Amino acid sequence: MYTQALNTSDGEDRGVEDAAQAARFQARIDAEERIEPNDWMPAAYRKTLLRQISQHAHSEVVGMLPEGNWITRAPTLRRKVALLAKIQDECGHGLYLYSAAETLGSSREEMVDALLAGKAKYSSIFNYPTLTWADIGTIGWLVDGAAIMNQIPLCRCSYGPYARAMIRVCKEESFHQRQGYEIMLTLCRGSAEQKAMAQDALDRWWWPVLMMFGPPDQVSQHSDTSTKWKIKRFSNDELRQKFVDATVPQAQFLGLTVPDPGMKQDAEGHWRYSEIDWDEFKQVLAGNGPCNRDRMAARRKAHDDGAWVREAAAAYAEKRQARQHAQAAE
Ligand code: BYC
Repeated sequence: MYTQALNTSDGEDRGVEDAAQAARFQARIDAEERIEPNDWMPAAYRKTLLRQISQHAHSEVVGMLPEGNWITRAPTLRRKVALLAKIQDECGHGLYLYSAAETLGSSREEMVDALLAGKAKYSSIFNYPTLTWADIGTIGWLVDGAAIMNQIPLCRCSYGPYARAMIRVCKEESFHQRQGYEIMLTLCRGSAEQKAMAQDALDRWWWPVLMMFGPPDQVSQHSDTSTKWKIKRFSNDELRQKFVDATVPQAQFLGLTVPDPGMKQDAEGHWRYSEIDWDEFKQVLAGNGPCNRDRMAARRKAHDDGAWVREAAAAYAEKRQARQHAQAAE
């Protein structure tokens, strides 16, 4: 949507980046100024933002699949309406994020092609199955809860279009989180079977949700530069700890047990969790999670099934443009 009017990265590719320009850029970042699409930016800043924002957009779109699995099986009409609205919101988030990424000079088609070709990542969390209705509650409570923890600081990200998109996304995510927690509360106050279902969902989702925040700080390859450029305001481990500290009391209120027998509260009140199974995370990123293949197959099918819509929209846009040219020539 913004790409036609943009400066491209050609200039950056042609020559060595001017040290003075780079210093001015960093000074703007340090002064908390927002970087806008047509401002000069280092090629690496553009690249890392494109990587992160497009991955984020893909996550929102793929994230519709595990929940979509329950639209026809939601237990009441009220729950079905709320779930549909939530999934529609996730789609909207994907669209704002693709638009924000387009301002960096890549087209939506290129980004989607990278996803479908398996070259672009999406969040590891969406490669786990939704086996019961309690999984829908748990996704809202924990996955959206983790997303809020990660995304609130992104509202202050140095890149203007991303930061602005995040404001609305975070407002909507907070509804989603409450929706999920309310499902959990209802199940936990229901029959013993319902409570067991809620506990089972927490048992399955807890560790994958902690992995959502990314690898530990000492192996996070992008953290240093992203922090310097104020894309990241907190490290992966800092956000993970904030999330755990906020979530443990919520689990206690529900009467559920966090599936980490080694977890302890330290003198400062932080809940210290046990070692995360990073091999599982690596396997999921390598395409070997429980649902990676299903998710990609579903995305490819949706893309192929939607070809006629894209063709019709392009044909309509061409016709409209031709009509406008003809009118202008009269
Ligand atoms: N899954 O150097 P690091 C949502 C990759 S949507 C997969 O720490 P960075 C929602 C990372 O990309 C949730 N890959 O990277 C939607 C990098 O690989 P590449 C999505 C992961 O960027 C629907 C490598 O590991 N949220 O909430 O500094 C319904 C090394 O990592 C993951 C966002 O995208 C992962 N979990 O930090 C409900 C938020 N973690 O790119 C909810 C925006 C790491 O070099 N993104 N990797 O091939 C971010 O904040 C950051 O990109 C991350 C990672 C914290 C995720």
